[in-house]
This record gives sequence, C-alpha cells and structure tokens, in this order.
Amino acid sequence: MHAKSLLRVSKKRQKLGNGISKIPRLDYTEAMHELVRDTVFAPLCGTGTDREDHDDGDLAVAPAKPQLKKPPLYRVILLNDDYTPMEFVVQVLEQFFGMGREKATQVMLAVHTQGKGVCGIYPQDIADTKASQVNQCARDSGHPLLCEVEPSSDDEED
Ligand code: TYC
Repeated sequence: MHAKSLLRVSKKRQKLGNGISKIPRLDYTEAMHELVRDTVFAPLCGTGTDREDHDDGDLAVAPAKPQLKKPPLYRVILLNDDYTPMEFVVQVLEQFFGMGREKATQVMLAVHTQGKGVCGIYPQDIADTKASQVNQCARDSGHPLLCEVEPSSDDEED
C-alpha cells in the first residue's frame, strides 16, 4: 500500500456557477478501500503464494476439522447433616437444580441415608456457582447444609 494512494488529491477543480473555485477535494474513498483491503482482509484471506496463486497439484485438500473439546465436568455433591430440615433441602434441590418435587425428595432422602449424593454434573464454572449459591442460601437461612464440587470421570468418554 502506497502512502500516495492514501491521500489522493482530486485534480479536478469544480467551478461553481459564480466563478468561485472550490479547494481541491480529497478523494478518500478509493484510498480507504485499498487500505482496508491491504491491512484487514489480505492478512485474513491470505494472498499471493499463501492462497490464490498456490497450486495444489492433484492433491485433494480437505477442510481442517475444528479442534473442539468438551469441557471437563464436575459433580455438585450435597452433604448430609443432622440439623438442616428435610423440607429446606428439597426446596434447595428444586430451586438450584431444577428438580421436580418427587425427584428432589428422592435425592434428599438418598443424601439423608447415604451421607452424600450428586445433585448434578456441570462444567466447572457452573458447578462452582451452584455450590456457592446453595452454601450461601443455607448460611442465610441459618442451616449447616453444605455443598461441594468434585471432578467427574463421566467426561472421559468421547
Ligand atoms: N439429615 C437431615 C435431617 O434429618 C436432612 C438432610 C438431608 C440434611 C439432606 C442435609 O443434604 C441433606 N433433618
């Protein structure tokens, strides 16, 4: 890109009807198109030997596969204690884990009898947020209910 093209001055002077001539007009439009083409699009698209002029011969060129990976997953674990009311635990499971009444009651009873239980499996940031919300809600309500996060092995399968 040449500096010349950036500020190309129109040589034409426009004569007005009353004989007064205008100051030469700067023709930015074409220069700006060249600037954007050379500095924005060319590096993105590839030019010259990068792309347009490159001969692939007889080779079939397959588009690259997107290299995407599922995020690692984490379990949100609810812990039993002797003081949190069962009804409060059921409400927590409904509110933060989207469970219906029946499912929430089953999970609460499983935690009550087995000591702990899984409320859900999520990417790390979501798991951490849900555990924090449960712990904060329990604290605000004066209950010792605790929620933890642990890595899940469920994410190892493809
Ligand atoms: N064990 C509690 C009770 O008997 C109920 C309870 C269930 C508490 C599950 C916590 O994660 C929990 N009131």
